[in-house]
Amino acid sequence: MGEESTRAEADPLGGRGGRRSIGQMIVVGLIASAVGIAIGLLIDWFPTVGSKQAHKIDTFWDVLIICSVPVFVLVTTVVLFAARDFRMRPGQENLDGPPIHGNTKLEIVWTTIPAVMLVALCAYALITLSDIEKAPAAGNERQITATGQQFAWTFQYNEGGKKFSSTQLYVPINESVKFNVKTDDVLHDFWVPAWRMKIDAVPGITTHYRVTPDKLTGPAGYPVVCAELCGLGHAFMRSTAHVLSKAAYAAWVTKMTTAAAPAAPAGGGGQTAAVDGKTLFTKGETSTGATACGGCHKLADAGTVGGVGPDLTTAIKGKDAAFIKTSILDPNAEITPGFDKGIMPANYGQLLSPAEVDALVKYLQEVAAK
Ligand code: HEC
Ligand SMILES: [Cu+2]
Repeated sequence: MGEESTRAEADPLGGRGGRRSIGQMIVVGLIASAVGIAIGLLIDWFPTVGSKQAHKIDTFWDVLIICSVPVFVLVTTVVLFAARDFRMRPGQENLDGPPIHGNTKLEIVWTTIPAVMLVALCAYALITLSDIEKAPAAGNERQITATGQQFAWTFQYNEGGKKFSSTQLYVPINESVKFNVKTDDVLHDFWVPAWRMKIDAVPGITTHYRVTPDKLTGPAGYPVVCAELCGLGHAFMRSTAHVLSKAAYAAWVTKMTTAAAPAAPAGGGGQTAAVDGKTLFTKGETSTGATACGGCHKLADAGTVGGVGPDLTTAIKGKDAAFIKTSILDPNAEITPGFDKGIMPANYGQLLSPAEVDALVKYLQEVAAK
């Protein structure tokens, strides 16, 4: 610094911003780029990598980091060195030399390099996109319809001509699945972060994406999220995706198709086995997947603590079976004061078999009469 100021005194602006500064700038820039790229690649940005598509998308992200960090560093370094070397001190206002007009060579260089980079990255993005959307060579791909509804997902299956639906998503590992995404009401967005794929459910049309899950899930599964603000219950519009081994998936399909009886309607239950209302309320193990009443409702007898809906411990005291049944099947018929319409899913009539509804009503009515 001492050397710098002596020179500055002799010739206030000269001698600074010369070759030495350019040398320093290159060294600082290279080190900062290397450090920036290393940090960018080391940060664990995303959830588990759970599909073939996810690997390609994450690689794409890494390439973007590798390309964009040096650009950021270049711009920042030049700005910082320029601020250091060409800073005006009082009294130097007139030492700024004659204005420079244009430098064709420089302008060609700094237009061409970013243009080439952008075109290359766009081409790579397009290749990645067509890659992750490609239909599998083997044909006969599984199709699952994911239907959004305020505020729940339903997954409709057609396995060997047998149709059934589930509120949790089950898929076999290493097989491509084509999702047909629909909505019964407003915009939703079907997203499984571990798979990286995400698409809007748009009223009136069916959108698609395909995914090849390549990692088994534990008992917890992967979250299925609605990624489009769709109303008051948006944050609760979640489900779970389970990636099973081929054998486990086949067993699940068998369970679903036998439980739902051959002639059951697409969204219907038809469960004949004895069902326990309390279990349904707490764990939501219905013929079609989860119910999770307890996720929204507190009920002392069942030990649930959900705080979205009314505390049923007190809310249903003394109510009769008919009231409870209507509350479940047609929750918007009568809205509990202090709560909003449309939060409690209105499709339990489809999600639950009549036997399950009766079991829930019976259980809640017994609790209400206590
Ligand atoms: C996403 C959250 C949510 C889920 C899941 C949910 N409910 Fe509700 N429930 C609500 C809300 C909010 C209300 C109050 C508004 C209304 O009356 O629709 C309510 C109201 C009720 C009522 C009426 C209570 C009263 O004060 O009169 C009953 C009974 C009920 N729910 C039972 C159930 C049962 C049984 C299930 C499972 C099959 C269930 N709920 C699942 C949110 C939920
Ligand atoms: Cu939604």
